[in-house]
Amino acid sequence: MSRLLVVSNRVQPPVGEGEANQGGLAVALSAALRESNGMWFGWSGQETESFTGHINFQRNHGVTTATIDLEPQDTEEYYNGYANRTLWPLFHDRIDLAEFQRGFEGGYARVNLRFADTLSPLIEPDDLVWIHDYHMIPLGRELRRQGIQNRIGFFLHIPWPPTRLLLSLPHHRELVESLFFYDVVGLQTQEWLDSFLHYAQTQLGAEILEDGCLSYQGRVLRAIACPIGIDAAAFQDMANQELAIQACDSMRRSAEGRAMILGVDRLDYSKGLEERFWGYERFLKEHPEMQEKVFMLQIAPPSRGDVQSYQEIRNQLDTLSGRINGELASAEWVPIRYVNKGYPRGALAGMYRAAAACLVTPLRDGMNLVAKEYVAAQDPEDPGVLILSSFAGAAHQLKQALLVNPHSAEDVADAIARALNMDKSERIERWQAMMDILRKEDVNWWLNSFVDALTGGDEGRAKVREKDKVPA
Ligand code: ADQ
Repeated sequence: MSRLLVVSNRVQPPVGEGEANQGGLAVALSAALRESNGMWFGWSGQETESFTGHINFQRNHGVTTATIDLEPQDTEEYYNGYANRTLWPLFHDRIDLAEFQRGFEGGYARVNLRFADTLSPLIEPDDLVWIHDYHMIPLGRELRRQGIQNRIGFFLHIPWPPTRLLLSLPHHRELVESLFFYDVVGLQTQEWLDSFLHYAQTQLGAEILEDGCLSYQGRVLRAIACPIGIDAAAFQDMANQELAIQACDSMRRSAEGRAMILGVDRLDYSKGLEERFWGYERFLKEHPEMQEKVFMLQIAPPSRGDVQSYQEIRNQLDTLSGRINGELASAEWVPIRYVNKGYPRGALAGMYRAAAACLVTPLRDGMNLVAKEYVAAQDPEDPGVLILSSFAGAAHQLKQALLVNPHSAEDVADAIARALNMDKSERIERWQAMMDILRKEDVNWWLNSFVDALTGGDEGRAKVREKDKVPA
């Protein structure tokens, strides 16, 4: 097996025994890196006064990580700026929040060049290079400019926007063209892939070849839909272990016989939390007999707190949950328990299991792993019901969830009522069908599918390899 070199904005080195607190992605990538004696490269999350290019190598549990520090201006323009104030909102259909500033764009280009400068001397001839996410779109092109001829793949974890939206990004063409320096580009769903192909064909005039690859200016790219999975078996096991059992028992005790409706999300405007609260409030008002018989637990650890739109959504949710609680609560009952902190994964598994229903209602989401984790954590003999936004990538796989339009409070309210009334046989049938998919298309399946596409070179691509060389 060729050595795997993973590159992402942040690096997650494996932690101790059992890696219990790590997400499936970090565990799966760590396993693949360990097996191929590979390396994970990225930003340390630390700042340095002036960029030195110094690489900090560490080895943890058989995995080598290599990290660099960035300057405060880099963090501001590249990370808080172009990544999280320009690309993230735009790619999540929030053009109203997208900020277009030359400084951000410059910072993004500079940091990608810094990554390329420090990474390229580490790349050996047979390495497979796998670059992740919207922070790093132009990195492949920068590496080619430095003469790297290895196979390089890119995976986008977030949605690909419709062409009409992408056209509002200054220099959109240059950004998309840079994807053609990869051998493989992976997107989470066929829908995002179709949007990408639409842009490539209508805006760039790229051609689709007989084998499905895209050809543009002498370069050939395989674009694939490759949905990320979770380690379903491991998550299911975790839900039966001590930490999870304790968390589940303690949740049930505190519920005092009431049905719990759960939400677990990073605090982000794309996750549809406000709309979810509106939908739940509507449910309570339409079904007054259910008041005091249910409650919602919304867990939402803050993220990207340096960005103003994140401060605003946090304030809005504080106000809205306070308003709903103030209006509907009684001395014995609070309709929404709103918690701004994270939990260890084992405890989360227990909370998922204690919930009669889980509301996963993003307005737009590349995939959404919470939906998958909720299903995997359920008791097979008495599973809860997943209520899932049809605008999450996960809806393409989890078709037996109650699919809702997250913008419609009525739709959300109806789904809550249906979930709480669903008989056990229907719950089991829906859960089983979803669990089958989660086990079949798990995180290792995802990883192997991508790496297979990246290694499965054909002669056609080999021929254009020479043309990958770009003048500096
Ligand atoms: P995210 O937007 O971060 O990821 P998601 O897929 O839901 O979203 O993953 C969140 C992860 O964080 C889950 O594993 C969840 O368990 C964990 N988490 C959330 N809240 C938590 C809490 N309070 N305590 C502990 N853990 C918590 C991006 C894309 C997604 C895509 C993923 C992976 O936006 O669409 O699914 O990458 O590709």
